Amino acid sequence: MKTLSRRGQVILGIAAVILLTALSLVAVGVVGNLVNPGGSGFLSRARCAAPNLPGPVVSVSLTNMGGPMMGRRNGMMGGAMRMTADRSTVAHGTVSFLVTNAGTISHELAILPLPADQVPGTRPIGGDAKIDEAGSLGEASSTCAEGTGQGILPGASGWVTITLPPGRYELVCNLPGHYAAGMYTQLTVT
Ligand SMILES: [Cu+2]
Repeated sequence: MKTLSRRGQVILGIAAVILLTALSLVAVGVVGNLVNPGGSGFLSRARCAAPNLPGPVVSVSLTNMGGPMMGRRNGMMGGAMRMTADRSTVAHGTVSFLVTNAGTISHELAILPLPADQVPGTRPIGGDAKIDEAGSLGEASSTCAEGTGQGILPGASGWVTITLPPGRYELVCNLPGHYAAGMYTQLTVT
């Protein structure tokens, strides 16, 4: 009787482990689907799930080569950091940005108006190794959350929803040195 109940406990324990494993697999599957609804693989490294974002969604990927030291050096010297968007034009009105950090150091996205005669990547760099963010329409710089924060950690996503009038815009990462290192791209709003 005593042996039987102990065996029963062992069986119960094994069943609990199997159940928990199954539940965690289901959870991973659900999160994976939320992060990557289209199954395109574009956001497959993201560790957090974005909500359903309103309006057309511009998916932005942030990358850098090498480790943190390499990133810092490149940030000062230029090159080796990139910002890419899955579209170069979007209709005016409500627009969402889903920003995924595919690099190895923190990054962010800010949306700045781009004057008609200005080429992306040519803003003057200040003494703090940053550009002037005056006129910014919004930013995604929070890990697994909307809006402004301390930066999007590697492998994670951030997002923001704003209202965009027609015009030219420059998407930038303005952590020190990152704009000079190549973290900018143009978005045209029609
Ligand atoms: Cu950056």
